[in-house]
Amino acid sequence: MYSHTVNWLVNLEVVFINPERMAALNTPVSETSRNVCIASIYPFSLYPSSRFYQNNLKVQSFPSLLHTHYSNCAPHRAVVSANSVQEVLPPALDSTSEPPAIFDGITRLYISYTCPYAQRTWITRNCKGLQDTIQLVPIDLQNRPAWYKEKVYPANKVPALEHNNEVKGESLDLIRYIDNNFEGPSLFPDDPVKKVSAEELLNYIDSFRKAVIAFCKADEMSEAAAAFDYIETSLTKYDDGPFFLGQFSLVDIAYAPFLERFQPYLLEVKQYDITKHRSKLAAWIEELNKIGGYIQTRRDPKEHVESYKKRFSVQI
Ligand SMILES: N[C@@H](CCC(=O)N[C@@H](CS)C(=O)NCC(=O)O)C(=O)O
Repeated sequence: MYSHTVNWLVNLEVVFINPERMAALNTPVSETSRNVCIASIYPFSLYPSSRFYQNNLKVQSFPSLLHTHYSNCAPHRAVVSANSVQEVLPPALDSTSEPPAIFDGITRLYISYTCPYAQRTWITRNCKGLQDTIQLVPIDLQNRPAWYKEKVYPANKVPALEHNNEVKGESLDLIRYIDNNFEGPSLFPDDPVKKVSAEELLNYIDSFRKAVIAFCKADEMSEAAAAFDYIETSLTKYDDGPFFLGQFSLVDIAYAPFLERFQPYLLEVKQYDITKHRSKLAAWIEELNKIGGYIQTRRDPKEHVESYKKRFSVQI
């Protein structure tokens, strides 16, 4: 049953999920199939009211048991499947690189491959299937091109998004902006109760990060432990999936880059296993690592450990 679900989703991705890409390959994609499949990959529109269930064609081609299984247990698997298009990543631009043709109408996401804030926006772009719509422009922050500050983003930080002749920054604003202003699956819930939880968790993230960074720098762990416990408790709130709001959302995207770094560093340097006695967090990490749009952005844990060791001046 399970593998059937996954197989079906893999087929869905190949045939329908990225209609623009398929159109480019001269594969006819009808408006009907586009609607069906786009609706079906929306993590927040999988329930009985969605077009997915109303479309005769697709509903008929589907075993009803599979529907039940899919809608009850694993809507986020659609996101796994939706974003596993493997992209060839461009090299980072440095002080010797020419600037892109800024404000020529192309939407560009300026990132650094190593920046957790930029990673949030990159994951969001991937999870919405916007690889062809939003061009990635990686910047080498250690050897930054002067034109980046002068012509693109005066704050001289990543991420920044060039869209509609404007450049915007701040990762938490940008992930919402990308979610609201581009096509693709909605990554924010409609449910008002879940919306409140989302805001709480997004507001908490800075305290979480600071508490854990304090532990990375010194031996005092009580605040960090409390912060991880807060995460564990938050993950028990919704039982319709393993993520913060049940289904995969911007909240998971906002936390993912930091947990990706904290977990291996704390394990190796502080011998602190963040998942010990925290089964929900363990499951969250496991499920996150199945999300195609995230997988493409993550880095080798060893690299994170070395980078944090340098940053926190741990003897190597
Ligand atoms: N609050 C910003 C933080 C962005 C940030 O600090 N990015 C770092 C890289 S991880 C950066 O660009 N640093 C360059 C600098 O500060 O000069 C956000 O959420 O986007």
